[in-house]
Amino acid sequence: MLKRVFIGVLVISLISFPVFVEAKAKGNVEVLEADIDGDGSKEEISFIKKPIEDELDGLAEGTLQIKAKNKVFTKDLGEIENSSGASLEVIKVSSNVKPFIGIFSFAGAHGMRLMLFSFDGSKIMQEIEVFSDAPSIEFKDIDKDGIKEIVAKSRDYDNSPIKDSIVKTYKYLDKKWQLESTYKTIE
Ligand SMILES: [Ca+2]
Ligand SMILES: [Ca+2]
Repeated sequence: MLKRVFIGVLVISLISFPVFVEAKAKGNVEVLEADIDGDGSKEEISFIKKPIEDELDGLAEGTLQIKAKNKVFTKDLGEIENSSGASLEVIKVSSNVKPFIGIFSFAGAHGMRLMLFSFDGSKIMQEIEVFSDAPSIEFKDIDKDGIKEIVAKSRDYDNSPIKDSIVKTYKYLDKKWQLESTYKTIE
């Protein structure tokens, strides 16, 4: 008798409860696992998007959360535009550099925004924020030194918005992201 009641309760909870939780988590939270601080064990990294009431364009309050061992660390990301299209990525620029956490989001009509974070085991730090109105932001080792640069393209609207681009290259030097060059290309 007791066993039958137990099975009945189990079946009901499997049917109703987990489905609801999963659907809710998919819409508002993205979760990845990676060893960001380099201590050999993986952290659980969450990008939480909390919709701002009365906003129909997907505006949300963003939070980056890291669970490391038994501790939880958070960083307020401010307002995120078109939040359903905003994404979380773990970014490795080199085998010798600890991975970064990237939050990609849309900005304005056709812009792209990248916020890049690091985690040292005790705090989350914002390393850089990069914007592109093209939109094109990519990680590429353009000078072949073994470390990927951030390459962000923007259109030159004053000159020719179709042909000219302004390319900004950010290089990871002395543990900091630095703007290395800004130049135009005609493609
Ligand atoms: Ca770790
Ligand atoms: Ca490089």
